[in-house]
Amino acid sequence: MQEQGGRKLSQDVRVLELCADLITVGGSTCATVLESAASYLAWDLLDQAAMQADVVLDISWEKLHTGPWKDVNVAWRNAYSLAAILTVRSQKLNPDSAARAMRVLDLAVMMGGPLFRPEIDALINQVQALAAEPSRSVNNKHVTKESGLRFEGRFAEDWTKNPSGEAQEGTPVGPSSAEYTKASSEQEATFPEDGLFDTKRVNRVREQGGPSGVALPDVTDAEDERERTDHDRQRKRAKVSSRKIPLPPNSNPCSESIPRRHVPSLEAFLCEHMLAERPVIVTGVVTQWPAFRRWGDLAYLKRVAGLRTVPVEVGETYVAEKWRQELMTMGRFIEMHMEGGERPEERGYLAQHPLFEQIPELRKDIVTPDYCSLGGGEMQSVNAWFGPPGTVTPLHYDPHHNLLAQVVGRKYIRLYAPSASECVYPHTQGMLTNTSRVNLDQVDKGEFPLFATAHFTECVLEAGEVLYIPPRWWHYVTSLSKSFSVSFWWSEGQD
Ligand SMILES: O=C(O)CCC(=O)C(=O)O
Repeated sequence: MQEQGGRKLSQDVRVLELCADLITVGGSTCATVLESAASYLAWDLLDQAAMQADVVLDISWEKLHTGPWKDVNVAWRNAYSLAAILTVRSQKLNPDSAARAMRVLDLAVMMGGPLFRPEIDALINQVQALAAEPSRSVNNKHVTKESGLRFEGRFAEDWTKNPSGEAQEGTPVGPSSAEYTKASSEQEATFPEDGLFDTKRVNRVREQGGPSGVALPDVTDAEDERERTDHDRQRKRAKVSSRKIPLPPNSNPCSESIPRRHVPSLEAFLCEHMLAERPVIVTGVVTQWPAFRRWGDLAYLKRVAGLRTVPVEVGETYVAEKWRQELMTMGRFIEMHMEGGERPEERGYLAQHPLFEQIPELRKDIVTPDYCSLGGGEMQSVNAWFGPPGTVTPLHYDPHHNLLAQVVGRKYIRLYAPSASECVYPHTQGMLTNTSRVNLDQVDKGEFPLFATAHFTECVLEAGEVLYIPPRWWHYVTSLSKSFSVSFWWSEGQD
């Protein structure tokens, strides 16, 4: 199996294509080393294969961290992916190495290109299965060739660090990685057409269970009624507990300024909200998702995703000076940031991350709302927002329609219409032109005199509710409890 995998790669036409691409972008050394790594693997010379793959990981990692992310040539991202595959394939199995292999593969999912994604997904499934069977690994230290994976030796020894020697567990990721977080959402569309941040990948999600294909499960009237009553009770409770988290001055968490509608028809949603550009809170949709029952249980999330490496924003907000991103496993994120108390400067937020592209098992827990198919456009991205109480997303806008689904916990959300743009003082240059310069928690009235005159609407979004935010509406979001939300961004078709 190992040899077959290696031989397959060394003869794979994609490897030849990639090498040709690398040569055109000045990566002929990398191309040569990659080819020889694949050949070593085919000959079962694992140490040599691992060493060569390591060289490519180093070189391509550096390329991925040079210049703006959108300018990184996809050949370097594909090279990174292939080197990750060769690395994992050239290791022997021991009980500790599954986590490290998963980290290598997750980095390839996040930073790599699309060319070898099926192989990476297949390896992730194998590693996940191995990790879920500790007794098999322990009793059978050297899993035979049939397992398809043999990690040990070098892998076990020096792979406490990431392939490149950078971005170890809990260490900051490089500057270009920061670009795939907030920045200007408009720039998002300019990411290379592959990898985790690609809009095309999101389309694939749509095909799997997208808006046009998935009907909401039927809800009987009695269930409907019970759900509404539970919901009202929950909202009352929330009004009490939300007092613990400081809200911006002049906030009214009890405000009913954004209407709530129970499963509006597609026509009503389109005419009265999308076309009219009127925000609405939709109830009765998220409550049908498996995620609504499952994700409140941190043990479940640890079981399904604990081993997976994710980018975590650390700091008060993404505009704070000391804000940074760290790569860590979901398990560590839950233990450190969801289960442990922390100072605001060290607050962790798994924010705006396409987690469901990375972990299909979690994707099965959610259903793309049918409303996202309205307007004839395309799904742009489905992102996870998972964090402790007190996370703050500063006032900003995105260019797409957005359904922000609250699965666990509650959030205070404040909205300003695009007509208020002048009063919210957007940054005028750089990556943050979609973000207000005003700190809502402490408004500098001298610097931003018009801010107080801007009209806003607000709500506390409860678990089980979805807020529709029209394109270019400014939104400020703070979590009032442990919270897990999912945002669905979709565009409109061209006329
Ligand atoms: O939930 C949050 O913290 C922010 C969500 C957001 O900005 C979005 O969905 O566009």
